Amino acid sequence: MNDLRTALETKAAEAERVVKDRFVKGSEYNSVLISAMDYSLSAGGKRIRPVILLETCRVCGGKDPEGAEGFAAALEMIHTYSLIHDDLPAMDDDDMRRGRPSNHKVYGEAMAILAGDGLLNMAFEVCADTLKMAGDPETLKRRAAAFALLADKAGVNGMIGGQSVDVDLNGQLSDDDTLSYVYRNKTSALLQAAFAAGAICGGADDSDIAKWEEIGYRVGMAFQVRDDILDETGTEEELGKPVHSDDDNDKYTYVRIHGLEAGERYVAEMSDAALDLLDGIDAPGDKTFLRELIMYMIRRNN
Ligand code: GRG
Repeated sequence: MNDLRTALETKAAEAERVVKDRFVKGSEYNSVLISAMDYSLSAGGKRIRPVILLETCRVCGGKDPEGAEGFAAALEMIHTYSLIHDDLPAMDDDDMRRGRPSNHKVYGEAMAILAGDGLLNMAFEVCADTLKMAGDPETLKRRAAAFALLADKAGVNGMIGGQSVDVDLNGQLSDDDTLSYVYRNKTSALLQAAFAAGAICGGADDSDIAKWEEIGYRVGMAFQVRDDILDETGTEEELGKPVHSDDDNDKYTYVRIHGLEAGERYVAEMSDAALDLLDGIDAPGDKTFLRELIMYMIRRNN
């Protein structure tokens, strides 16, 4: 576990550099916006998604590490925008995030909306630059595929779609299929993007890319139900954000519908299936770190 922690810290620091290097500069006029964007981006998230993307690229053969860096930076920007918007009073109305006051608590709602918009757009600027810098047609083709995947998973048939159904439910009890649509898109979609875009940049073939995407789906579902469990059992100190927010927002989560024990069983089943798939992939690189990272994400207490 200590080894994993050290390895994760090293890889998170690498991801941090990759994001920082690609942060687009502003001017003296939009400095408040830039500072609001930087406030959330630099707030010390776990950087799980970019770490997964870079590592999956390595495991799959590391064909295009620069491409992977561009998409890793973009993915963390998209994830951070989604957290800023998710915390807004019109959505989950959370005052704390990543152990600090939420973006709108510091910069006000209007600027927090713009900071989220700015990060989403910046992610696509970074992706476009990554495509422009492809040196040969094969790399360009791979980068275009990774870009399309990232845009799809962040979009109306991905994270935004999942969030829209969550908002639309507005505290109504949903059936299991609807809840699984929400979880698959709101939470799994960006993790699918992390594994699959990493595999594309690494040079994996189509059938393996589909397997990596499936791993992302399973890890995401387990990760979300672990989040539901932590909302019931964790402390604000551990999580860096308020607990019992699902109760307070009248949200029906898997755990609120089926109970903690069923939640634990679901997490175990989904994560075992993800690890079986991982073990079955014949990739050139060492998968030990990814395996341990998946186990850490599922067992996490923050
Ligand atoms: C606003 C379009 C839009 C989408 C919001 C991110 C999201 C969708 C909702 C957040 C709800 C939530 C808490 C989901 C649980 C899984 C999750 C995304 C947790 C946060 O990710 P971590 O733990 O966060 O990787 P850090 O801060 O470490 O990056």
